[in-house]
Amino acid sequence: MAIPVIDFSKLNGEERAKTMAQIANGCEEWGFFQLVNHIYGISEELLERVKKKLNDLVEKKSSDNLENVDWEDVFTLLDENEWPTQTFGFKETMAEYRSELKKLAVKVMEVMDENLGLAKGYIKRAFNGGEDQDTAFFGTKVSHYPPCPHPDRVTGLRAHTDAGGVFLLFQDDEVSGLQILKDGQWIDVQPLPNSIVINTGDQIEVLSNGKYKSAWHRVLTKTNGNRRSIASFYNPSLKATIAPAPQLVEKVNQEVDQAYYPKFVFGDYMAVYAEQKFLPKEPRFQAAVRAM
Ligand SMILES: O=C(O)CCC(=O)C(=O)O
Ligand SMILES: [Fe+2]
Repeated sequence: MAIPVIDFSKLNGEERAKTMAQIANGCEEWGFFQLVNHIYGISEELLERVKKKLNDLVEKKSSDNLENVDWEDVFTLLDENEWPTQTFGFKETMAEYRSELKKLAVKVMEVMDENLGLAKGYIKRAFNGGEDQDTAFFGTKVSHYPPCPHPDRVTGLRAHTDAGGVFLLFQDDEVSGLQILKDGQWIDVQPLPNSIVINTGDQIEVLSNGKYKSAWHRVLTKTNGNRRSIASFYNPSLKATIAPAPQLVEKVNQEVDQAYYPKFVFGDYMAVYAEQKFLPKEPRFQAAVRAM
């Protein structure tokens, strides 16, 4: 069993309906799918350049001034913050990559809008606090998982669901490790060169009233090989109020709303998540509720 691989170039052609259905299935049954082919303006050339710049960075890390950065772990890239390296062209390449990935995130959210029967732009607007502003949070986390002598004792990243909205992962071409939990079984997210792995976070689960569940996933360590991954995420702004979309809350007996999730402010959810990331997600939703 492998997670669905979807040819995104077919979205605008004769096979649009089939492709929309494949994405709906990926969201409903898996919470994860891989996009390949003409990934919405993200050229192979750009993806190759990103890989090369990261490799250069690894090679140069001992000579670079990498103060306050734990490369063996993780670093986060935002447009405004200080970049962790002077490696030539790194900043420019990653800024270009992030800009293209953000567009892909918006496109994927529009596909979800349509599949869920919501107005175009609904999810994006909800994540931007109901406004047509750009207040949502788009981050990028670069991770490096070095070889580990005891993969049986240490995970690369413990099992969790992602807190936010839409995640776009550019994972290693060769070294596997990412697994998702499906029907009680851990399944590898198979490395596929230059694909982008999409997964939905807890806020999409709430907004879709449980139609799209955020999937549990983890990263295993390996005795051989360095694994690199670049995870970008389109999250609500901390001030955004998140709740099930009213259209997806079915009326039972024409009277009672059937909202399976409460309404809360995303910043309050993140405060809970910071403490409970590796615990069952269900109690987090209630814990995020406060007098609004
Ligand atoms: O490194 C990966 O492949 C996945 C990382 C991940 O799940 C996360 O950062 O939330
Ligand atoms: Fe994750």
